[in-house]
Amino acid sequence: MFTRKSITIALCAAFSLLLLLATSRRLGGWTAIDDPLYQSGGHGHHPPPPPGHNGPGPRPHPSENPDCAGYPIPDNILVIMKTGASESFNRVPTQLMTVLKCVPDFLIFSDMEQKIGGYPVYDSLSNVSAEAMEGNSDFDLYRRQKACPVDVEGCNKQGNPATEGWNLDKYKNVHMAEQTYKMRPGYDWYVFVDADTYVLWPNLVHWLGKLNPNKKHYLGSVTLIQGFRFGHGGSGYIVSKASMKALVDENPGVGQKYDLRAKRECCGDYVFALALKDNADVSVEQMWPTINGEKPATLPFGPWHWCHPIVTMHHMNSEEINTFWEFERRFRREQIASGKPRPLLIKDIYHEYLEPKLKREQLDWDNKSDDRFYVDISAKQWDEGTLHRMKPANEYNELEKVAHRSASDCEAACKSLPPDDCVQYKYEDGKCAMHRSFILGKPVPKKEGAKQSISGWDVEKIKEWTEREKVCDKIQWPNLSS
Ligand SMILES: *[C@@H]1O[C@H](CO)[C@@H](O)[C@H](O)[C@H]1NC(C)=O
Ligand SMILES: CC(=O)N[C@H]1CO[C@H](CO)[C@@H](O)[C@@H]1O
Repeated sequence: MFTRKSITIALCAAFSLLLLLATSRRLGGWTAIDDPLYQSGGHGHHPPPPPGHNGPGPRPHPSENPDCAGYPIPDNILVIMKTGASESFNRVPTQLMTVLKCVPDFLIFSDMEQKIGGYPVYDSLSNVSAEAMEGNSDFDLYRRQKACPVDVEGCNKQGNPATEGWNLDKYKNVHMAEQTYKMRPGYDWYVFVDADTYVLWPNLVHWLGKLNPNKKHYLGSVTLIQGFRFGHGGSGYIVSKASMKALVDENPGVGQKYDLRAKRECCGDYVFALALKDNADVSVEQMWPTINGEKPATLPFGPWHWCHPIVTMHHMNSEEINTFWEFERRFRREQIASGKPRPLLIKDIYHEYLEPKLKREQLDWDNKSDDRFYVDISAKQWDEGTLHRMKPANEYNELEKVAHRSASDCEAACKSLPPDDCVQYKYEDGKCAMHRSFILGKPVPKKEGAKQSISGWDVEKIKEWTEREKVCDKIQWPNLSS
């Protein structure tokens, strides 16, 4: 028999549990609701979660995941990630363990249907026309993967997956857009990225919340092919609801329409832009440097890359993605604790990545200096690229005249110039290179004697400039007619 007392205790316990659950849900959603910087877009019609799923795979919803504490959780943005079966197991698991963990809904497309850790990976090429595939060697990899009796990496030893993967890739983008809109028609924003793209989710959500998805938008980092402007795929491009509708809804079978065109062209991101232009009359809008193709080690810091929020980076391997994710979450926690959260700016990446490592000279290091070169023209045959980026000799100061002699001459010449001309240098094999922005760079193979690469930063100039530009009075979002 239950006593009156035990019933009361049980009721109290049940009530506390309910209260606890309600509070924890609310805590998870806190920033999306209360943080003025991070209000989600909320443009009316929201898609229901896919039936039988709590998001796209076997995981807690971001609102219930402590790893995503302080992250905005909007329900109007979909991330679409493109990969290929020859690389998917090297890239996707890390994305799932980090960035995608806090993205409420996403789709992963590849060139083969798979499951990775229980998450579906769709075949973007399943609807390519037979006409385009037949007798087309671009699809050799596709066919080999399908017929592979063991793991894809094992089968790819018989081919050249890097080149073959590239040739196959260009057929994907328009089909992905078509399939995506059919699977998930209700979103305001469709964010197309590669599996080595890092998405800065809190920044992205904040930014898109300010824009109008009912306008035809196609936001990217502009690249040119034969004078035609398109959004670089690895940097990621963002397509509004209105553009997706005009492209897919109003053009049944749009994917197949571009299969033969893709065969003639180099790249899928370019073909996608052609399709958007032809069918929806939408052209890319330049969002660089906020949509960015560099990464922390290659970002050129300086006046053009400083108070700018950044929403994507590219060419990030698994370790780089994981390391940045830790930084991004720490930054976000600190911002929330400060009571006045602001977006992560490019300067914050400088302070985290480059500032602690700045030094006068770094051996066997490549700092990407290539704005201006100093060489002894008579010493040997220099390539056009080098000769093209030299000052006329009559503009040299005394130190510039001898900059090509050694790493320390190169350094001294750099120091003698204003920051607009040089804040870092690199010396290698009789060539002094100077640069106007500061970059972390990377190690290069060790070489002996003259061929050794030596890079250096003009630490004083950089410190003086960064100290002066310590506070960003104005956050420089891209200009957008919205
Ligand atoms: C596949 O292509 C056909 C022909 O263009 C089209 O009618 C159909 O809607 C496409 N299917 C999907 C799932 O996109
Ligand atoms: C990291 C990197 O790519 N560094 C550059 C440094 O400068 C040389 C020019 O001498 C470039 O060729 C490198 O690419």
